[in-house]
Amino acid sequence: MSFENKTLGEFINENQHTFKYSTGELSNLINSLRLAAKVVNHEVNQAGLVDIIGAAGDTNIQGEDQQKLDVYANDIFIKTLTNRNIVCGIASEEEDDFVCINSKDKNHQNKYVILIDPLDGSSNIDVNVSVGTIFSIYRRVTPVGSPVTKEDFLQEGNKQVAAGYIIYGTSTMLVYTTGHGVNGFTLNPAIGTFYLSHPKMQYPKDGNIYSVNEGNYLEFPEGIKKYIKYCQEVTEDRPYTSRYIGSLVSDFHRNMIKGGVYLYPKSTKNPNGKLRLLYECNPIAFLAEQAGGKATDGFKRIMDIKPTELHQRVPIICGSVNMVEKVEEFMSKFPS
Ligand code: P6P
Repeated sequence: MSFENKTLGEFINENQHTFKYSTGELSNLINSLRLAAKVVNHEVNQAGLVDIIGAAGDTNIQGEDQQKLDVYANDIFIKTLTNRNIVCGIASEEEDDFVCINSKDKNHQNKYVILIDPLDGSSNIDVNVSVGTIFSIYRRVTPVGSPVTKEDFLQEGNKQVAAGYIIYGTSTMLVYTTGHGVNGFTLNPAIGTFYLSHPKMQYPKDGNIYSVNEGNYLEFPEGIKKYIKYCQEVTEDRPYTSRYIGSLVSDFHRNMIKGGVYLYPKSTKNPNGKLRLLYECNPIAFLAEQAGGKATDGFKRIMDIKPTELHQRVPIICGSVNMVEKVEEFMSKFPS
């Protein structure tokens, strides 16, 4: 990464004024995520070298084995955000309930809550496939200075003030939006600095990649089955290819650069889909829309869904707008 490129710190400072609540708190929050990302990145890259991979022996609220790096990443993000007294509450895939950040000083005025999936795709950790951290940020809706309540977290995705992910891949990137487009920053590990490498990222309107776990085909709704067969038809105008990494951040990131659609539909095994609305689908949907893409549950805009539970799951189809709309066409033509 050439040193002429703008650093993440410079970008945050330059764009602080565009944020209507520019009290500097959001900038501090993004800066804290930057620090935590570097710490987690270091461990993720060491995973093959030290005995930190493999199940921690515990299971999270999802009933999934907690890989040690899951637990580690969760601790790093929570400690980094708590110690800087920037947010008033945190919800995490790895925490059964939300965490209320009690004020060190009496007039605790923090206004933001953050929801995170600390290490998404963690089942890929010990096979050296890229994984990611996903985050979603809201302003609290209950009175500033009082302890946060579940109401502060159960907000529609259209109320997000910022969202993004860190992808720990062949290179480590931080990609985020504050509602003014999507920008990607690549880490130069030699000096520990993120540089603006992907300014104003745009989802191609169309693409040739569809990303879905076809192992669940027989359990999918009829409309999804019809769409998959549509992708597989041999025609001049649809040289589609199937690419599925099993890591949402990686599939989404590739599709945002090359064009494509990611689907995690409902199935008989997962009647509400598998992905979580608050800390996976909403932040991904915010990024998709800010990059000119689309994100729905097959019928309704993801960011208009009113949450009822912290860990609730929803079906998601997201990516290139023309491809998402083609899926919606099949879902309405073949409802099931
Ligand atoms: P499946 C990882 O567990 C995850 O939440 C996403 O990152 C990924 O796209 C999906 O689940 C993979 O799920 O059922 O296809 O293995």
